[in-house]
Amino acid sequence: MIRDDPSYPVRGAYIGLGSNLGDRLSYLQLAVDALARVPGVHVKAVSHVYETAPVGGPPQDPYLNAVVAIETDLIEEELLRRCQQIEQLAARERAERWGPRTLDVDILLVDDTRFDGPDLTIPHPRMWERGFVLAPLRDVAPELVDANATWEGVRDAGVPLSVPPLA
Ligand code: GSY
Repeated sequence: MIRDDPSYPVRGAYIGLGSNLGDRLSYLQLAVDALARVPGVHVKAVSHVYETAPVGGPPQDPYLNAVVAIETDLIEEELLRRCQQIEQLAARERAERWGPRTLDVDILLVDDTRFDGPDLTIPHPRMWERGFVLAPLRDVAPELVDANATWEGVRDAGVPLSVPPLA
């Protein structure tokens, strides 16, 4: 459901992307492009892409991670629904909880909103402990992350994602 009130405020939000199965970079680009097509979402900036050692779960291949800065007037549940739809575009199967995946699309922050729902918590509960989130977040929100922080197992992959032109 989208709020009926047309004056519902536009908020800044950060979306985390991750992939460690198949053509990882293409899945991240698919997510950026799909986010840009969501009515009520405006993609503002896209971070560098980082290759990162897997955190948690069974032994698995390295991830590519990135963060997208958006502006949106969607309510939290609708933004979540859209993120889950985008995961489905990548043929995402929810097999093993912490296992490998073609595409993860996670809501990290929505302004300073605190939200607790059955399927969604904002801010993302573990984001401040995860280098694979903080390194790309720093690219698009340098005021939120220590400029001197470094993280083991996180390196700039040196490959770009493109920001889709405004529709
Ligand atoms: O939370 C997202 C999925 N995920 C990741 C990830 O995206 N990157 C890294 N490096 N490790 C991860 N473990 C899980 S679960």
